[in-house]
Amino acid sequence: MTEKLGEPRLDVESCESTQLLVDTSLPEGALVVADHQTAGRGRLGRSWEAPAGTALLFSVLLKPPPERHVPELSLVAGIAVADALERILGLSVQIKWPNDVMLRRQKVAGCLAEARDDAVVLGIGVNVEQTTAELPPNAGSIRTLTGRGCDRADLLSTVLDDLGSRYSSWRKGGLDAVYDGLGPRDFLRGRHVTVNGTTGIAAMIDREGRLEISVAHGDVVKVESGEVAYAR
Ligand code: BT5
Repeated sequence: MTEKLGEPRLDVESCESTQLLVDTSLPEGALVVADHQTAGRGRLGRSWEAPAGTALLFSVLLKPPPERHVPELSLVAGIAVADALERILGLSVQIKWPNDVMLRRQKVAGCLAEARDDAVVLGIGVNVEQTTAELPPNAGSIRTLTGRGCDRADLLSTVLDDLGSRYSSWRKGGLDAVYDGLGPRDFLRGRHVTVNGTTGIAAMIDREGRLEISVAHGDVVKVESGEVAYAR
């Protein structure tokens, strides 16, 4: 097990997706960074788009112990990205269950945890320099949201530090051990949401990473995963 993530490291100018370039036979912490992806991936077969040279795009190899619940890793990654952005920008950052990082109500980063060969390839994309025209609706970049850019190499090293520390805590104690970085940043809390056909008010993210939704008659439905529609 490692706290320092990022070794060995492969930097590429362009690839389909950094997720595909991670060799799972390498030790935990192996990193792939790309300047551009031609087929960047989101969850559920969706795509992740960013013009060359505008975003931080990387994947890191993790080998969590079998007792840990892998889907929680996209939340752990979100916590680490939020830690890093708050430190660098001095602004508060939210996490939108299950895998989005939000700044000023816009999606500024996305995380993707994919299980492969008894390991997990964790991909993170952070929008850094894109203009509004280069972003999908309801998305923002550090540039569009703060009016200033950010050095992608510095951002990567800060995110890797925070991820190393949050991941190490999660390995030992699960989501409970990193919950201080999640509960107070819950973007959906109190919002009217629909997930997998369940409509209600998002109450909280529980300590197993499920979204709790308050529905009619005071009942609570816990959702493991899914796509969220919410009132803005
Ligand atoms: C995610 O999926 O948010 C996970 C994104 C992970 C991307 C990283 S980049 C490095 C690594 N290599 C990869 O190939 N992937 C990882 P999801 O929640 O499914 O969001 C995808 C949706 O977000 C799309 O359907 C678009 O609507 C939207 N989207 C696409 N590009 C975006 C961007 N740059 N910023 C914000 N939203 C975007």
